[in-house]
Amino acid sequence: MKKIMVTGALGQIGSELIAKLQKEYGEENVLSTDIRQPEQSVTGPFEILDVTDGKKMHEIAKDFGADTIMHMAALLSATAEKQPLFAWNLNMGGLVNALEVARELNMQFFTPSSIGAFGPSTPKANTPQDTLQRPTTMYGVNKVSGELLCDYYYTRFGVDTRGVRFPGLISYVAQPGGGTTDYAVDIYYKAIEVGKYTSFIAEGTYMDMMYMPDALQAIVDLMEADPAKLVHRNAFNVTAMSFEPSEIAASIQKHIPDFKISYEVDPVRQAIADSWPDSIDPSAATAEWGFKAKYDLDAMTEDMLKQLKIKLN
Ligand code: AKB
Repeated sequence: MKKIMVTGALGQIGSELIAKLQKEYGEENVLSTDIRQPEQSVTGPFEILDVTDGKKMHEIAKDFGADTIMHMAALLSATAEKQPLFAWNLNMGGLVNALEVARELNMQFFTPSSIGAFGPSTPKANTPQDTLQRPTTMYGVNKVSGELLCDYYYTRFGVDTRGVRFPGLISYVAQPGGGTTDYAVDIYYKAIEVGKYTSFIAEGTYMDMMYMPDALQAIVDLMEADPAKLVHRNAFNVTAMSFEPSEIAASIQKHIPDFKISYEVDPVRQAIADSWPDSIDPSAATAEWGFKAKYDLDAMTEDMLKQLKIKLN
């Protein structure tokens, strides 16, 4: 049975990943860590950890007897653009500490990359697994550097590093903070709360997205995959759908016919979105470890609206 330590456990992915891992591997085998105290009590073991403190990270991992580290703590794209130096220090400092701990304690390693690892010169449609990566955002620079660093730890030290390039992740459990794709989560909340939404991303801007249950399954499947089959490691393109704001609005209107969308574009997040692909090609992930998403846009909308109605009422 794996013993897994997760950083950034109270974040958008972390908070749901913990529950998924506890279900797969047992509550006592999953250690949550985060820089802040949880607002509500968390199930399973929890430790406060600032990921820029490599010594403490090592101690916590060793005391727990972890054989796997899932490093989720990071600033997202829009926040990183506001504080680029802080983002570099946190995103890269945290990552190299986690890789060092994995090397020292011989642990399996996962960290997410992102569609943000691509840039304006990357082919925009059906972006291949191996292609030009010259991102123009600090977040993207962190993600490409991170992919290379993870590959380096694999080839140089034999650390079993694995990763995916996540698209925008949509969930009704924890809200994202400071991302460019966040509009596709906000829109569902506003649809239930007020029946209308003002999008900070312009009509016609396509980005890849995935529903959280598919993202969590992808992490588990990749970590369980036979290493002999992995040609790529850091990081696999994964996606479930690509849409632009009026298409998600149309999907919501199938359930809430009076729902209205309007636009007030935020130039910073729009520029980030414009630099990212319209759609990426996940065929390497499918071929090498069987990746397949279950939810398309309409299936996701149906579940999001159903779950949010329960949550918000
Ligand atoms: C963001 O918008 O920053 C993230 C991402 C696509 O990496 N959701």
